[in-house]
Amino acid sequence: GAARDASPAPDGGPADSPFVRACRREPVPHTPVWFMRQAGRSLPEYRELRAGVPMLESCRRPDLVTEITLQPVRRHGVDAAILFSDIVVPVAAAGIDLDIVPGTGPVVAEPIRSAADVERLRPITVDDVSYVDEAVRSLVVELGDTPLIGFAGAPFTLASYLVEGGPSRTHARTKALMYGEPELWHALCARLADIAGEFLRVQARAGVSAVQLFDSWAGTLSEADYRRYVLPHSLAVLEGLADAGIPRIHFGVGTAELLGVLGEAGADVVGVDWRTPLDAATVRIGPGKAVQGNLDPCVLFAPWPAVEKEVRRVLAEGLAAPGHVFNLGHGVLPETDPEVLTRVVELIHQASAR
Ligand code: 1CP
Repeated sequence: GAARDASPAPDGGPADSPFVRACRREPVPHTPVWFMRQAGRSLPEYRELRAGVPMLESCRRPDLVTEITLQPVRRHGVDAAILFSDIVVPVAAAGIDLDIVPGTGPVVAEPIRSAADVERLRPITVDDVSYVDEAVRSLVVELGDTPLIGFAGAPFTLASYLVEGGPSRTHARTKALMYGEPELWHALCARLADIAGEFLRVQARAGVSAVQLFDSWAGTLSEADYRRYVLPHSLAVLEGLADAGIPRIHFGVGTAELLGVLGEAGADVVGVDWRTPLDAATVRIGPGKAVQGNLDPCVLFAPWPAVEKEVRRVLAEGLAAPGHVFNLGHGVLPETDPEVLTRVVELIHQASAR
């Protein structure tokens, strides 16, 4: 907002970091980079720490969250940390019986398909996710000048797990409910927007320097349906963060047709996948927003000369945007060689040095 743009960033500290400056479309010493899913299974030190600890339990232990979040910062020298958690953590805190099953993802014991089911989703307060509050506060101290990114799942993507009961390729049941029972759909999404919004405000109050709203599966919708069934709810989440004065990143996969409206939902930065070049994406998003992306995660499995060529292409296309945060177009794949990630960070910093 205006107040935020008017106050100059303080010297030093995470608010003056290349990552936050790029989000705000301010000049940067080099293009900042971080990777979605940087804290996770591509790192042997992560697998060691997680051995024998179920995913949801690890998200509820501030000591583990802190250490896992720091691992990729130490190893790769990325420009930002992302909190180790999961999009279903606040939904579990809201009273939904679910688990994160290795090799599958979130699995919901009793999927949400009726008005009575929606009633089971109660609002959350900081007390329901005190372990997140605690972990963020300890991370902000540990990270010093390196910014920490908080996140939440957007209502559509969360609804898809809750309605399907787990991961889905088609989101058929979710869409059937959306088209067939629009009132129930909007009631469900309004509750999810409240939960996601409060989860982000807890992280903002604890000191994160930016937030990302993951609407990973929104790209499965047409723009018209996105506007009718999803936009009001994601807008409510992101508008509820406006007072925090920190950049808001909005991300989805396969969103070439939705880039403009993802920006309209209240984002300062729009995440772009590899299908749309960043210069074309900048035109679609319109003025006044930075972009984040968009190297294909699969490129990291190619020989180094191919990786280098693709990284340089993304950097060059990113120059068309008023601000560019380098990232992958989606998360790091578990089989990725971490040494390639480190080398990509070095290349980006060196090739983009102003
Ligand atoms: O490093 C980081 O990015 C931080 C940690 C993080 C984040 C941001 C995790 C840890 N999950 C998420 C968000 C998340 N979770 C998203 C949005 C980002 C994306 O699109 O990838 C989604 C869709 C989920 C749901 C989820 N959780 C899946 C996908 C299932 C599907 O539908 O295909 C899976 C596999 C998980 C489990 C999970 N979350 C995170 C980790 C490290 C894991 C693997 C758990 C394990 O070790 O078994």
